[in-house]
Amino acid sequence: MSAIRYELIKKDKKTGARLGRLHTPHGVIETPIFMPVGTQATVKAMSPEELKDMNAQIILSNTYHLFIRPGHDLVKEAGGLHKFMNWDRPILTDSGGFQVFSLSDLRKITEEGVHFRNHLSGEKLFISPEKSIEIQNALGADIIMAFDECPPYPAEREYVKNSLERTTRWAERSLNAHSRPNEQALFGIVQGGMYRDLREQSAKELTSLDFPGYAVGGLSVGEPKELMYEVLEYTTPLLPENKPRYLMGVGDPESLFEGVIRGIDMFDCVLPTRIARNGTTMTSEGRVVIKNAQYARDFTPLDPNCGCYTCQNYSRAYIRHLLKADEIFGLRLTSYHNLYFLLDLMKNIRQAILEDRLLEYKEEFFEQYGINKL
Ligand code: PRF
Ligand code: ZN
Repeated sequence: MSAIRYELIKKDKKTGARLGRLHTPHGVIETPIFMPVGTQATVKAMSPEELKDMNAQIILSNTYHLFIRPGHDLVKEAGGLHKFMNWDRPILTDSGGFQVFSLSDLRKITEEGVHFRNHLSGEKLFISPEKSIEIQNALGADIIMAFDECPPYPAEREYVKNSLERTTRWAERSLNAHSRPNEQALFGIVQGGMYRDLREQSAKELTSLDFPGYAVGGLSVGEPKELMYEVLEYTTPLLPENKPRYLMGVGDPESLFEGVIRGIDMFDCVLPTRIARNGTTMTSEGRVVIKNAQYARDFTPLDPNCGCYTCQNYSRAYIRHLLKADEIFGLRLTSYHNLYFLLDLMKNIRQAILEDRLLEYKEEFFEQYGINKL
């Protein structure tokens, strides 16, 4: 028996969008959904109570970070990740390969796995598919990810082909190493870069392994937006309709709409929390860089159309002051708002699918938001 069950509620007639419910051991997730990122067993600057307050349904955490600190054995000893961080809703952990590549030095890929240096201590470490799954089994997230390689962009076809074939072998090894399939759903990750036939090959190989869900990896790695949409356009239809589909590392408003329209159910991205900490906020009227001088005496809310805690209680002038003075509360207020904004956007998208007006809602949203892409 699989740990999760995807319930397809409605398919949009005009686009590839779907409305669904994902049943997990820690509760039901309404899809399409945005997952806030809690890399080190915390969504930066937010308490679990605040995350619940803004209706976060699932959060993502990282194998790579928790492996190097504090160690998966310690988290297991604490009773698992949910208990360790006091979050009782669903969690997804990424498998570590992608983070090794973006963070550590001296990494070397072999058939066996990836050798790298701890980006904090310099210590030599190694993660294989088996090790990644062992770590993820110890952490105990509801959804775990196969160990994959995300090729850079651009990359030669030959490189991408060899890489995706190894990712398939690693996916099979991940599946074989998984010791808790009834409690944790293991997703496969489709790679293949920007090459249509390679995406087809990867999807075919992975779907034959019958994972309970699939991710599209290897996108949002520096390619033009239009190219990402094009790859998604032909990749999602290759994935089974009765299983969830997750687009990894994508979370700006435009890509969320375009992903949903092409049949994606789950997204994650550090964008809202990362930009919040340097003072950039997403509002219904587009980007607001709150540190700018023009907001010094602006006593209106960050976003006049937002119902969040920040916008109900504080002004742009106050938030600007806090950020200029390096006060922690300023980061908390902008982080809260940005996460709320994306969660609310996804809620509106679900409602629009339900009411057969997704494309109309998209037009409406961008008419206000503008084309300043973020
Ligand atoms: N693989 C994994 N995690 C990821 C990616 C990937 O390709 C991406 C690509 N945008 C983000 N996070 N395992
Ligand atoms: Zn707000």
